[in-house]
Amino acid sequence: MIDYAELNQFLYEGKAKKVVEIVQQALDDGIPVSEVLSEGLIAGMAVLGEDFKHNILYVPEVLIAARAMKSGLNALKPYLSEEDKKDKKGVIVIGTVKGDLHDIGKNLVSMMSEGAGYEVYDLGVDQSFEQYYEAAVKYKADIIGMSALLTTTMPYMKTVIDKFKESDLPNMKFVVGGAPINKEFADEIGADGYGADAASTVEVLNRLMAAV
Ligand code: B12
Repeated sequence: MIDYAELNQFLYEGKAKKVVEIVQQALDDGIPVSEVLSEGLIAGMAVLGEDFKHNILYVPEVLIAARAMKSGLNALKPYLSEEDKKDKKGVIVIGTVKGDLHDIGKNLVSMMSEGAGYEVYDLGVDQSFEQYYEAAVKYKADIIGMSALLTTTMPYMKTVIDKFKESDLPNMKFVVGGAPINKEFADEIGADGYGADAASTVEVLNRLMAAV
């Protein structure tokens, strides 16, 4: 039996080794990856997010917890890819936009998309239009995924979309996400899709690829 409250607590305290141990045990016991992810890891990050917001936790603690989250996600990764090994469905280039260093949600979206059969090139954080564009050309991207967690960096998504429109890749498709992003904002900046979380992002990608 997995004790999710305990896993949440270890994540909150940034105890990466413990997090990995419990995640691994749960997977060995045959608990579905999606359950471990949502109940164990994402739920733990949600508590952390609230406490960060209310100044109960500060950046150093959150960084340590974020590292534990990454270790947990890495332990899940091979199982995510196992879930759905189909032919490559399309090429996605993904990154967090310029000025923004948050990457946990973006990493999750990358992993889930890869697991769902997409060829994913994850550029990392702090990505400019030029970097997205170069990668789009190099990897022959079908879709660009952009993540932003700060209200100050989300407008840069529109800059990227506008610059693509002026480039020789005017028909590039975009999917956007991140905590401050919603469907209205995505529509407003001309994105083709909005992903509220990693699972729904896969559905959005499938829909966009069906229209290509
Ligand atoms: C962890 C964290 C950090 C860590 C980041 C570590 C890392 N490697 O990512 C550290 C400590 C470095 C950090 C720094 C800062 N942070 Co911070 N951080 C967070 C926190 C607590 C959690 C974010 C997270 O990982 N969530 C878990 C993941 C799984 O969720 P998610 O990112 O939303 O992703 C999901 C969806 O949004 C979606 N999604 C995400 N990306 C994409 C992309 C695509 C293409 C799609 C389709 C979907 C999608 O799917 C994901 C999976 O389900 C949030 C609080 C919050 N509630 O979001 C604050 C938060 C985002 N941070 C905040 C702030 C202010 C900062 C700092 C400015 C703090 C400071 N004073 O220095 C710096 C900025 C640094 C920078 N330049 O980026 C604010 C932003 C406020 C605002 N209105 O802009 C928040 C909201 C906290 C708060 N309430 O005050 N932070």
